Amino acid sequence: MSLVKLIDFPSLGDERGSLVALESNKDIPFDIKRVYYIFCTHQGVVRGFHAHKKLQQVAVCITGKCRMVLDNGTRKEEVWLDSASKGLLIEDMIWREMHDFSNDCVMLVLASEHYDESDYIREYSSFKNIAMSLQIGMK
Ligand code: T46
Repeated sequence: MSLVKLIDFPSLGDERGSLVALESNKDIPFDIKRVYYIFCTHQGVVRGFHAHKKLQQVAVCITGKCRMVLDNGTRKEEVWLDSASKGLLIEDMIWREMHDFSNDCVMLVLASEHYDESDYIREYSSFKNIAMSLQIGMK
C-alpha cells in the first residue's frame, strides 16, 4: 500500500474565490485536537526527521509548496505538497522529512493528539528498530 495518502478537500469556491472547510471525522479522518502551521522557513532548511508513535496528522500547504519524504522503515516515497485543496495523511510510525520549502510556503497541520514530546522518535536507528519489530509482529 502506498505511503502517500492524499485527501482531496472539497472546494466551496464561487465567483469570489475559493474556500475549503475541514471538519473532524468528515474531511479529516480523526478528531482534530491540535492545529499548527509552519511558515517563513528559510531557504535550504529541512524539517521533520522524526516519526510519531501514535499520532495521525493531515498536512496541507495552503500557499507555496514543499517536498515531503515518507519512510516506513522499509520503503521511502515522496510527494510535493503544492495545493491548498490536497492534504497528506501521515499516520503512526512514519518517518517524515520536509525539503525544498518555497519562500511563500505555509504548511497547515491538523493533528489527532495534543503536543507530546514523548511521542516523538527523533533517532532514525530507533525508528527503524521499532518499525521492524512492529512489521515482524504483524506477520
Ligand atoms: C510533524 C511535522 C510535519 C510545540 O511546542 N508544539 C507543537 O504542537 C509542535 C508541532 C511543535 N512544538 C515545538 C517543539 C519544538 O521545540 O516547536 C518546536 C519545533 O518543532 P519540531 O522541530 O518538531 O518541528 P518540525 O517542523 O520538525 O516538525 C513538525 C511537527 O513537530 C511534527 O509533528 O509531523 O512538523
